[in-house]
Amino acid sequence: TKFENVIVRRPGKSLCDGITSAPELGQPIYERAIEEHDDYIEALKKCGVAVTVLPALEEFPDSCFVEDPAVITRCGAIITNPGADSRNGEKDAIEPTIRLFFDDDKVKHIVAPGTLDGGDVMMVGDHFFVGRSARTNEEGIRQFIEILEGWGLSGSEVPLEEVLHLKTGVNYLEDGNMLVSGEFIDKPDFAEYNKVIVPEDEAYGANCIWVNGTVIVPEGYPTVLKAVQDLGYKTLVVDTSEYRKVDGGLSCLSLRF
Ligand code: CIR
Repeated sequence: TKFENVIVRRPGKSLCDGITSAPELGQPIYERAIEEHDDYIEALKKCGVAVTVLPALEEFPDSCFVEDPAVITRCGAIITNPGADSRNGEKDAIEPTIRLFFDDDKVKHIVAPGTLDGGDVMMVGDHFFVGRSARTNEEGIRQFIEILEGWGLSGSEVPLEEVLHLKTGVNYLEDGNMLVSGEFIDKPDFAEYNKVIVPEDEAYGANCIWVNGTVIVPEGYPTVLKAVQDLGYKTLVVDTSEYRKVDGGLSCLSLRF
């Protein structure tokens, strides 16, 4: 795999009203979120990708998490049908940008009653693991796998019990290496991979991203950072603490393809 492009969207001031399961962390501070986003873009550029930066959409507080309204594969793009009402319209906002990169016959859609969030999709080569979550339902997964199979790719369902999205707790680093935390440590789906176990007190650190041989790791998770470095990867550290306050992390903040 080699990524050439990344799409991100600037956070708006409305980010502080984003959906959260952890109100005790407080609301994101907009100015800090912007600085963290700047650093994120810089880190991506260091990994050799061209970064398309979309403007903030104040009417959608969670719209900087561009990973959820679309999934991009090497064969084509799938516009999802995000499972949270306040986020569903993000799919129409991202589609024109996706179409700049893909011909019409390479852009597919998940449609109601199917729902799917891209955060529930983990690419491992030509196979895609899909978390069945509060956001992604059985019909969404069925449609998604049907589209993949039409392209000669494959997919499989992973039921989730605890986390918001699949990639909240498991992330593939290429080369057979997988970062796993919590409920994913023992799932049979991932038995064949070289699993790097993320300790419970660093669970948020499981959300790292591999970009062309470098792994971007969130700031403040030293066990994860060392484990990734011990695998031989170059690393870059980016602070995503403002996004964490609304359940967001490194992977959610971009589409990489
Ligand atoms: C949400 O609840 O949808 C946002 N506050 C966080 C989305 C995180 N996205 C992701 O894990 N892919």
